[in-house]
Amino acid sequence: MPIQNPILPGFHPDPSICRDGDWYYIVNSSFEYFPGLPIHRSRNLRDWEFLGHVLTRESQLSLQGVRASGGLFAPTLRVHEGVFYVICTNVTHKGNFLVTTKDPAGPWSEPVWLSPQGIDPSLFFDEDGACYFTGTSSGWIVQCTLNPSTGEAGELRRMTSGSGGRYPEGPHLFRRGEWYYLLMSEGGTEHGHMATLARARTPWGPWEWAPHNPVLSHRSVSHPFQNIGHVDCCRARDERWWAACLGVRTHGYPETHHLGRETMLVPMRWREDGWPEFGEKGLVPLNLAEEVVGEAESKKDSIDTFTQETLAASWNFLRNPVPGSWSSGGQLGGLSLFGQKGSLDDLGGKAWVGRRQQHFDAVFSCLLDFSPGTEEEEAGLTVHMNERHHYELFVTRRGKGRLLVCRQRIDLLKVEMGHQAIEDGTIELAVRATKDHYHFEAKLNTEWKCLASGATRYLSTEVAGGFTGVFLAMYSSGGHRPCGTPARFLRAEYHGS
Ligand code: 6LW
Repeated sequence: MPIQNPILPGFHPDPSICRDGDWYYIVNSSFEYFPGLPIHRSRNLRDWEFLGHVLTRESQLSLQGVRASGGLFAPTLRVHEGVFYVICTNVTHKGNFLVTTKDPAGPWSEPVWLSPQGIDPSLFFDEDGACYFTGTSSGWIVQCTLNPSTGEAGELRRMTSGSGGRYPEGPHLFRRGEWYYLLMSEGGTEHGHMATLARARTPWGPWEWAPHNPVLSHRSVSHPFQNIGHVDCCRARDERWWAACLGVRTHGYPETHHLGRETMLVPMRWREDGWPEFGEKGLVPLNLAEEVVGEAESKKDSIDTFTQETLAASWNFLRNPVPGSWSSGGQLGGLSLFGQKGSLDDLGGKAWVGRRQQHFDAVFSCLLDFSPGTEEEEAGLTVHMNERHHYELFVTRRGKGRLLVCRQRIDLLKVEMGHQAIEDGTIELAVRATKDHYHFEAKLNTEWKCLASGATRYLSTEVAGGFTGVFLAMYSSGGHRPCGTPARFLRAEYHGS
């Protein structure tokens, strides 16, 4: 079975890749979601095992009050002498930091905060043991030496402002033989995105640009993958090299994408003139010619009945979870969400637990037990891009009875798209996604009924803005005061196809 792109589907932007022995590891950015920085590993570059997150404690990651697409920007992952390093930026709180571990599955250390400002920090360990910090600041790729144990930084120097594209960013310094290479992105993370490469005889330049720049880009190319850029690379045991980059899968006209920026794998080939070629003449392949023995592991289905007190790592919170806003397993069983003050439109603490939508065609469903006490209390499923762009199907109270409501919030437009009176008792809710639509359905008297549908386009990055992708979530909220009773989700299922 070949390796298929994207290797990490759904919202997995800004990949950084490294190898330790037989294992490859990839870490991605995660913005306002908690825990932060998902990390995967693979031995064959095809089957990626989700190890969990780098930042799992509030002491490592504060996301209080973080706007949508704030928080954690692009990380870099490196391993040196048995120690794994992740360097990253919390753009909202305190800037650049470094965390370490000997086991990438965690736990990771408390952050060491760094003095160099800017975004997209990277680390490079040279053969003589010197360690370099390379980053992005005010339109420049900047660099200094760094003591990776103490975080002490040398003088920050401007290296280059790029080869002519806007937003030079996401730099990674690496070495092959006597050449140092500086790989970066230019053009911005949208349709003008591209990877460019320079090389020098020292880690500080002077830099000579690759004759075939941009070395990787889908600008103005008709291809299912667009916005290709933000590339990192590593050497395999067999001296071959592999790169990981971000790309999006667009559709419709004008093109939109709503699953976020995804991680793609790109083979590299070194030419005799000492420059690498990326992919197929600078394009990301849909399937890699590389054959991996055996069937690919399926990651398309998951069923959770919340029997444990901790949540599976694929569940995420929006910002740091509010203490007491959720519980799982225990005597009650299921996932209990204690609706907080406020609504889905607020940045403040929410009772909200969600996962990435990773496939265009997907079904996300739950079995919900909820008796709202007021007309402001609600609980159900939401399709979330950000606080200004989301759909939801929820149970609330109207007068003496319960009402099922489907609502959209698209920027300033907030409307109910459908509703249905329902009896007391548990109810099954589902969101059925296709490439173009979300269909909101409920099981009423053993029959599934669609209450309303909404376009995926309105949750796309092109409409909603930002750096993230769609999450499918369970939630509860109380309006002017917290909910009197918890919403219990007895089961949640995701099926992608
Ligand atoms: C990230 C930058 C980028 O810091 O987008 O596509 C920014 N690349 O390198 C946010 O992910």
